[in-house]
Amino acid sequence: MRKEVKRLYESYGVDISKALNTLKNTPISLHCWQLDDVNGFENSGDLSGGIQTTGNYPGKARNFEELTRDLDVALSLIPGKKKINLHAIYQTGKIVERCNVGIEQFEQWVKYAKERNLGLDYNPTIFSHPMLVDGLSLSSPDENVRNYWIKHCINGLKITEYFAKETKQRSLMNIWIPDGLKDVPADRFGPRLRLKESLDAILAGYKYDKKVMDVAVESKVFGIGVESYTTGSNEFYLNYAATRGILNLLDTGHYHPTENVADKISSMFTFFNRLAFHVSRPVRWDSDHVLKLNDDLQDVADELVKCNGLNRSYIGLDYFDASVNRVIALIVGARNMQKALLKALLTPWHLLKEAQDSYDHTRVLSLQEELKTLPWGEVWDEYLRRQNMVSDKEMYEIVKKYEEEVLSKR
Ligand code: RNT
Ligand code: ZN
Repeated sequence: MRKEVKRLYESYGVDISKALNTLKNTPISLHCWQLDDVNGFENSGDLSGGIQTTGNYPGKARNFEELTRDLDVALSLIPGKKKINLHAIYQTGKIVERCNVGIEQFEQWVKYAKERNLGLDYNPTIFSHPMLVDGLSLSSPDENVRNYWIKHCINGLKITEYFAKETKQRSLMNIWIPDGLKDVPADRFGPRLRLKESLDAILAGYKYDKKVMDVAVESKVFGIGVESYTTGSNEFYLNYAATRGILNLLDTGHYHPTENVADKISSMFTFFNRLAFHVSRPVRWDSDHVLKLNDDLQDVADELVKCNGLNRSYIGLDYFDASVNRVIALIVGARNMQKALLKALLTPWHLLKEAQDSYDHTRVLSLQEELKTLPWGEVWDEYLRRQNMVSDKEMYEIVKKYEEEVLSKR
């Protein structure tokens, strides 16, 4: 990196080394499900629950060996601190009935994570399964169905605590359910009351160690086939999380298209100490496209940094594109998340805040635009060098070679 770049940022009161240190210590949780189109290892049939992958690019991982091999390639090309975000359907060894998935089914993953100094996060898988009767789970009118998924989630609390204790890194268990209705509901209240009771039963089911883990609930507006009503809406979970001392996870694809998810972050931090994210890229709907370095992503990163929220957030990625090389998709999204964070960390927020608080909106406007052409790309390259990582260009070539040698033969 040229000396002038360092001096230029210093002239704004920004310390590049400090920014790079913060960046490398901010964990990004890599969602394993980008590598196999959310299939998992259970052979549980088609993806259901209103989420979809499209595309049939060759080479998807079919088992633990293939998936971890692909993950190793991705890990070797993603700088900074990393965690792996798992779902119950990635159980290994002796495959058991979903409600019985427990610690034993994740021993191999814990070994894998410890060998690589990775953190782990967990998600109960409440989709792609016959016990979702009429697409309903924790809000089902059928008590057997609810109890089945309550059990699954209580086991999930134990798995997540085990992840945290074994890896010695904080873990998140996130609950997302697809429950909802295709057409205008006859009853909106009943399912929500049942969902509240089910969640209470889960939290009462195992006293997990709050010092090492968190539980989050993830809301949504709608899904394919459940366009008219989603039981776990934003208001539902926000109130639930606030009254139960758990987290309300923000998935950036789960709000109305004109809603600014980044704007929610400062409101959330006003009342919650920690925050959890699924960073995704919705295109006209919750389409789960690969993260691009666009304004939406930048806004989220900016707010996180401005709220001093980096070490209080679970930053998980959530997208699944089956139309491109899946390993490159995982790496590009993760690198983009970090590029956005880097740009945010290189921004002199103190100058901008000062201008706003002295009613100098001209200065805000002018400075915001001036900062856009600073040579942050050189700082990104410097980050990669310090992390012993290849450039974006070389990354592409390396994974294409892996595709030729390994992925295309599957
Ligand atoms: C679905 C939610 C959920 C899933 C993953 C696989 O709309 O975003 O988080 O994408 O759990
Ligand atoms: Zn999500």
